[in-house]
Amino acid sequence: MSNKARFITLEGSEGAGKTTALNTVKNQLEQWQVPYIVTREPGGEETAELIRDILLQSKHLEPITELLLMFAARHEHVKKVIEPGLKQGTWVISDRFVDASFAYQGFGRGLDLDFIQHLEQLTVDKNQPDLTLWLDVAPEVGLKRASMRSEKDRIEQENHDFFKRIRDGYRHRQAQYPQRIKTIDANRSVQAVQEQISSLMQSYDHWVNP
Ligand code: T5A
Repeated sequence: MSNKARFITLEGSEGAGKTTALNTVKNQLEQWQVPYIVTREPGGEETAELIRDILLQSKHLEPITELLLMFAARHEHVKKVIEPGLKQGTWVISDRFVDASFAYQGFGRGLDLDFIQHLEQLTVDKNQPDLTLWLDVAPEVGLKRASMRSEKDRIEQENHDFFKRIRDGYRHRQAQYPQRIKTIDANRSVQAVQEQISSLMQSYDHWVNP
């Protein structure tokens, strides 16, 4: 069995079903009997979780403040959780990572993509995911699902066009990194989504059984 720990991220806009998808990924890692941790962004580390509260609960934030806080939280998360975890052979699954900043702050808020890429180089460096599952959902489907849950946070209160731009942002990232970012049709039933993810994960069996 290969010892190399892998970094897997889940992406998608609101109500895409990442929490549900996470369980399918975890099942596969358990079958493979690899050690893993589950984490999230923004957050996943003590200071980063404090920054998450500011990000999601503040009444208003300037777009650049939002971007810088996302990357400040990410740097703490990378340095204190992701990088050390991978180094010691623990697989890492993160609910969102840097693609979200390109989609939300880049496409959603209209901030400069080159500047975001510069922040990425500075804070993420070589700690890029091996595999990203992009749960692609139409904004009207995702927002309807999300509305059935608890109170909306600051970002969830944005309008329909904002979430359309986010979907465009993820499309753009997927076209840029087709080897890493795999699209899951998340408009379908929970079971259909789980089947797509299981089948995709099984196609990476060579990671553990070379
Ligand atoms: N953000 C984050 C940025 O702007 N920039 C960044 O760089 C980063 C990292 C995080 C917010 O921060 C933003 C993005 C977010 O707005 P969060 O609370 O972590 O906030 O929110 P989300 O990550 O968006 O998580 P959600 O809980 O909203 O979405 P999920 O996890 O995709 O949805 P999930 O699994 O909870 O499902 C939602 C509901 O739909 C149902 C579920 O049962 C649940 O009720 N559902 C389905 N129903 C029917 N069919 C299916 N296939 C279903 N799948 C799930």
